[in-house]
Amino acid sequence: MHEELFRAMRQSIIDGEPDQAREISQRALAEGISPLDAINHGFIPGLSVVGEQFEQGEMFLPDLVLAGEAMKAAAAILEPEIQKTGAARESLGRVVLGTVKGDIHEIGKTLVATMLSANGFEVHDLGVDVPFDTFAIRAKELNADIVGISALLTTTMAGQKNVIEAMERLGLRPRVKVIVGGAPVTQSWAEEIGADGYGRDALAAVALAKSLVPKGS
Ligand code: B12
Repeated sequence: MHEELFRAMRQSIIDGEPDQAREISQRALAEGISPLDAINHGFIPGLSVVGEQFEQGEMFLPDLVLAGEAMKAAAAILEPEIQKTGAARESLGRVVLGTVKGDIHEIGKTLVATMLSANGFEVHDLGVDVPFDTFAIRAKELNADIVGISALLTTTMAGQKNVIEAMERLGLRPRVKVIVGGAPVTQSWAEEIGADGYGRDALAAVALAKSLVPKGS
C-alpha cells in the first residue's frame, strides 16, 4: 500500500536530497507508517544502493556524503518519534555506546542508541571516532552494564578488540558486557575478539542487550 512512499524514501537517499527525505518522513508519519518501518524499509535500502554503487565506482565520495546527510535529515524527524514510544519506564540498564576511533560513521550507531533508549535502556552516546580508552573510562565512571562498539570499516573493526583490552586493563571485564556491530562485523568476529554478542541491526541490538542484563529477561 505504501510502496510508492517507500520508493520515494529510497530515492531521496540515492539522490542525496535532505529536504526531500525530511518531507517524505513527515508524510510517512502523517500516513501512519511506523518510523522504524520507514527507516528499515524506505531509507536504509537507499543507503545500500549508494554503498554498492560507491563500491563499483559508479558513485563517489560526495555522493556518499550527500546520502549520509539525507539519511540524517530523515532520522531527525523519525528518531524522536521512536523515542516517544519508550518514555517513562524503569531503566533496564546503562549502556555506553560509540563508533570506534578512526571511524566517523554515525547513522547506524545513532539508530541503535535510539532503539535501546526507546526500549528502556539509559544510553550514553559517546559519538564517533571515540578513542579506545574513552569507552573504558566512561563505562567505569558511569558504572555501565553494557558497552556497545560500532565499526563500519574493515580497517576499524580491529579497534573493537582494543576497546575490550582497555576494559580489561580497568578491571571491567567480564562484569561489563560488550556488544559489537556495524556492516563488516559478524558473529564469528564477535567471538574471536571475546565480545559478549553481535547485533546485525538495531532490533537485534535491543534483544541482545536485554539478554545480557538481569532485568531484561
Ligand atoms: C553513509 C556512508 C558514509 C558517510 C557516513 C555519514 C555519517 N554521518 O554517518 C560518509 C560519507 C562520512 C562515509 C565515509 C567513508 N566511507 Co562510508 N558508507 C556509508 C554507507 C553508504 C552507509 C552507512 C550507513 O549509514 N548505513 C545505514 C546504517 C543504519 O547501517 P549500519 O551503519 O550498518 O548500522 C546498522 C547495523 O550495522 C547495526 N549496528 C551498527 N552499529 C552497531 C553497534 C552495535 C553495538 C550493535 C549491536 C549493532 C550495530 O545496527 C545498525 C542499525 O540497523 C556505507 C555502505 C553500507 N551499505 O553500509 C558506506 C561504507 C561503510 N563506507 C565505506 C568507505 C570505504 C568509506 C570511506 C573510507 C570513503 C573514503 N574513501 O573516504 C570513508 C571513511 C570515513 C571514516 N574515517 O569513517 C565502505 C566500507 C568498506 C569496508 N568494508 O571497509 C562502505 C561499506 C561503502 C562500500 N560499499 O564501499 N561513509
